[in-house]
Amino acid sequence: MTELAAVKAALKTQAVETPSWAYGNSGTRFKVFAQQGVPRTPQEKLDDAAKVHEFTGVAPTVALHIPWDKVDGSDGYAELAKHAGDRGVKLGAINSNTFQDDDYRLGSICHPDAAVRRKAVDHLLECVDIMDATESRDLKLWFADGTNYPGQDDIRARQDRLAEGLAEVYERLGDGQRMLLEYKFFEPAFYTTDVPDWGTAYAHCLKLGEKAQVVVDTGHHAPGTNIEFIVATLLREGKLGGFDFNSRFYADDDLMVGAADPFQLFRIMYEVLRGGGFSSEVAFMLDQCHNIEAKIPAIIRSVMNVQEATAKALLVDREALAAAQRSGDVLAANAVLMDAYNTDVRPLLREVRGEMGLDADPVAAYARSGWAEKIVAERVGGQQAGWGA
Ligand code: AOS
Ligand code: ZN
Ligand code: ZN
Repeated sequence: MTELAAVKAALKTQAVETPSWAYGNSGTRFKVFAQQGVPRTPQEKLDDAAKVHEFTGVAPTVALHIPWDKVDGSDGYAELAKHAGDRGVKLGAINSNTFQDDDYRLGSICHPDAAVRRKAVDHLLECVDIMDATESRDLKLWFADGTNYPGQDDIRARQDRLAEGLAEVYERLGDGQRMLLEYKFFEPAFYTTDVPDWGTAYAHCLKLGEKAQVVVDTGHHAPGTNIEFIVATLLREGKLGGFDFNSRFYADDDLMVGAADPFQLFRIMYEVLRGGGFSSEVAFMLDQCHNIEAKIPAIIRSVMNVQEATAKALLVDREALAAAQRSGDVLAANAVLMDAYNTDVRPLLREVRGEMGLDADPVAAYARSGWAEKIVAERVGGQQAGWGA
């Protein structure tokens, strides 16, 4: 295979998971702007996600969020999985929610009261039951747990409670199932957060075992953090379970991936490539909210941004880079990376799409498809993504 053919082959097999909540209405704590035509049910979210896959060819799975995507009936989730399958997509990670209940004011699985911890762990166990029905591999855990004031709770005891709760859920995981532990440096807690950084997540995952992996949400770091270093380190340790991709300018902005800092996304993708992370072992998920922009085109745009960063990472001349590094040629080494980053990969991606039987321009093809007009006409009273619901 020529080098270019290998780059194209890698781009064709890429898989980006889109989040069900990105299709629904969302906003800030100031205002949720309702858009016309947004999904009213989990099934309609899947219908929209199927459109993203139809036009990009590389978004074959959809992450669910429980309870936002809760369905009734003993076969409810199996039916939901079938609904997805009928539209050419599959259900992906199950995201838990231990942050939207009055009981969780002081935390969930780190809460000082054992009864609240029980409730939180039971919810996580229910999520694993759902994974059995949907045949999902990953349980994605993000905890809003933390404290606002020094002395409010015992930092060490909260870590013990976290370890205990995670261990119970870990034991429940079946063969081929994993738990992905997400960290976030602050918010909603402002003094301590119980899983604030990759080191804490890594320490817990290491103790739990190989089914526990760290997930890197690109918006969950302090400004200036070198995320690609974290990615390289986690890959070296065999502990990178996946990404929640999005962009941040200030805090956890959940903007379109690649919008704020495409160069950072390229550097991350290069480390993924360098660490052998373009395998199914690393889940490439989006975690975004589209508050003011049209949702489906924004998600298509995000998938394309990931593709562009990936293509540039694949174009790095790794032999030339290694040679420059070995000879200590700082400028030449940097130039190799910058050459790849500065390549306009859009013609290459248009070609790849053509070879996949897709329109070269997914955003335009979606606009022409009439889907946006159809959902506006047919769907009345779209569902809020969950924030503030
Ligand atoms: C929260 O800040 C995290 O990014 C979560 O991954 C995510 O937004 C959530 O699971 C959706 O509720
Ligand atoms: Zn996230
Ligand atoms: Zn987040």
